[in-house]
Amino acid sequence: MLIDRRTLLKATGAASLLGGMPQIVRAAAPESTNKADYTLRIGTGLAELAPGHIVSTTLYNGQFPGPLLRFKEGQQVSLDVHNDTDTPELLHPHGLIIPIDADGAAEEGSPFIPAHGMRRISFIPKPSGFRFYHTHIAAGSDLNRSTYTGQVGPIYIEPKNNPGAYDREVFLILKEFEPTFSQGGDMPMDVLAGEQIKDLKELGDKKEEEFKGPKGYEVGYELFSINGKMLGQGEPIRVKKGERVLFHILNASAGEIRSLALPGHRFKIIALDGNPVPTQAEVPLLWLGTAERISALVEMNHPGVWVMGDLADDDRKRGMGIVIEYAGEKGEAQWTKPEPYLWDYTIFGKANAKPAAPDGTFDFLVVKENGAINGFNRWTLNGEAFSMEAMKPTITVHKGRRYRLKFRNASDDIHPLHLHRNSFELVRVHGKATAGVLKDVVMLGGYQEVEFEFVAESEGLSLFHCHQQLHMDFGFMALFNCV
Ligand SMILES: [Cu+2]
Repeated sequence: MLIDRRTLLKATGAASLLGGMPQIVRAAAPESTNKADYTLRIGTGLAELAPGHIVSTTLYNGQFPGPLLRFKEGQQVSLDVHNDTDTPELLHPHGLIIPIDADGAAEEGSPFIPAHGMRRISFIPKPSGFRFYHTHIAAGSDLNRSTYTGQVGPIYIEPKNNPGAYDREVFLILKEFEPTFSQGGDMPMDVLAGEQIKDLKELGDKKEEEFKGPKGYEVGYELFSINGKMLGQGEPIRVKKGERVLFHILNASAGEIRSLALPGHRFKIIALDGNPVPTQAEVPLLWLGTAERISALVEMNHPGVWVMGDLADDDRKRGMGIVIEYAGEKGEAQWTKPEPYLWDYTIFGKANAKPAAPDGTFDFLVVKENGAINGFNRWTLNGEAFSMEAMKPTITVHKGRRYRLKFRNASDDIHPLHLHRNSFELVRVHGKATAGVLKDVVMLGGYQEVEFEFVAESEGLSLFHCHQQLHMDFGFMALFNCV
């Protein structure tokens, strides 16, 4: 289905992802006109997650999620972003390899979209696959700002060659609303495969002792949604037996790690963070760190009415799920708890990987200083918390060279590590060598290690940070300078 640009511009005001059925919007061929291909307006509005659960927050085009933007790989697009709020904003197209001007990260030097002003952003979209856009301002202790709001929307960059072995595509945007602070500490979760590393645990315990006192603030949520609707609200995803549905799933949380299961069905992983995987392994359920995306094929071969939802009972009961309804089936949606399953990135990689020696290696030790900043945890990389004044650490890399980044986590939190303006390749996860899995976010497990490599390809500054808003705002950032 192709929609021309005039229809598209009208549609961006109204397009939504109700019931998992996105409006298909595609950019028309660029022409010499003064009109942008897409228009986004940032402003406060209401998101009706359920009757009686209407949330006032900041949205794109007055809707949650923001409209699906469909780009063509390598074909220039322009985007007019209007900021109807009283504070400067940044729009970050996440997972794209684009210039600083379009990247929407103040630390790199991207310009703000002024309050009640507008900026035109223009770039050549790449790489292909499932990406997204979100705000990139600091929130600090203000839970009405940045990724705690509803400022998120999906991007799909169509590849030059589309494999297309599916019957339909469904986008699922997982998002929590109504955040509050708590000091109970994070709930431990069995998410990732691999063991805790003894010396990291010991160092973590030592730091806990050094910074003892009340637990640093964590963020919890009242309401949970998929595509802006709580479980059981909105339209179900209606399927037919034998249908092959390609789900593009985004964890759009400000800091949560999410899971997703569909009773009686398995997920065949096609792409991680939009990038096709070397091995399309089947898994019983999904784990997604903050900002991670999974594209997974599900063969609809288990008729019924099912809850596709989060494993956490509390979160699912407060909305984190969506109903899958087979044609001809009726009744209340059923949920059954799946067997525990730990996420292992390496099963999607090339077997027997032996990574070549990189041109340079950087080691990072992640440490938490409990409650060190007015009750907020301070996060340090190699002993240093990032500050906008000092702009340190800054790591110099050379264009075209390959670098390995090794992260060791001396805290019990999972950190979804994100590098702007580059894709990276996982080379070692929980001690296991791998290759061929390209990502822009990877979960670093509690007291675990992860190593990845990237070929520096974007000149100038590229921001690196933990994608948990609370962690990046309190020190967990660094800048790479590509010269
Ligand atoms: Cu983190």
